[in-house]
Amino acid sequence: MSKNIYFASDFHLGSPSYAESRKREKRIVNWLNFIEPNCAELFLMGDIFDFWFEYEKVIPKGFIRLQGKLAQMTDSGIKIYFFKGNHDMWVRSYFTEEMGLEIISDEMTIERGGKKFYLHHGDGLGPGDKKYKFLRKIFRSPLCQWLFARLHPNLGIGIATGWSNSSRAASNTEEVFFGVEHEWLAIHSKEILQKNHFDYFIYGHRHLPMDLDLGNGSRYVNTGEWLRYNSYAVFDGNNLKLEYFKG
Ligand SMILES: [Mn+2]
Repeated sequence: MSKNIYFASDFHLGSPSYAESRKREKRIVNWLNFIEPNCAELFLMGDIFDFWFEYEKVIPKGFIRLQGKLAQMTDSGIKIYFFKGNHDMWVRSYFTEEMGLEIISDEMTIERGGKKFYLHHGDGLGPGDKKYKFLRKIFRSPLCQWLFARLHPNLGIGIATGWSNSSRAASNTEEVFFGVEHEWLAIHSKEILQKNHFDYFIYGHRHLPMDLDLGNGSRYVNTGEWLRYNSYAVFDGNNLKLEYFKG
């Protein structure tokens, strides 16, 4: 394999303000331009948008530079996967039809260069957080999406934007590492390792870039986020590395 595979998540475009989001979008497009010559596959691991809702005939305004860039990349033969995050689970067919992205709803397992990868946005996994796991089922239900779509977009997107602006991404407080024993995605990964071997577990959601040794040659890499870290993971066919875009 001569080209690289890239992983990134949690751009949270749209948050905390239009101007801030536009700056971040520009940085992300610069990063995509930077990786493009060496990119075979790109995994967008969730929460790319701080809020997304796709009506049957209407999509939210904004983010057009990123959308155009992704469309151009898939047109040129780069494979791009879009994982549903907890902020942008309400995608339908638009990203596939207009941008050529493959939508991934939950976990995905792949093998590249003889290494096995377990990939997931990271929400609703591991011990605890029963309230969120319950809400996730409701939000993901077709009925919930159908009901939300009955609201006029000005109202629906207005409510949702207010809601997501009160979320963690908007407050942009720095996350604190809990230690490998307490990081719930490490706990989740170790449970999976009891039954199946994976070389790499890659998640987003945590908003803290990390690269943890899980034992027996397995690692947990978190792709971090782009409000503060501009972090991503790259696999060159042999090694997986966590990197930070400086552009
Ligand atoms: Mn997030």
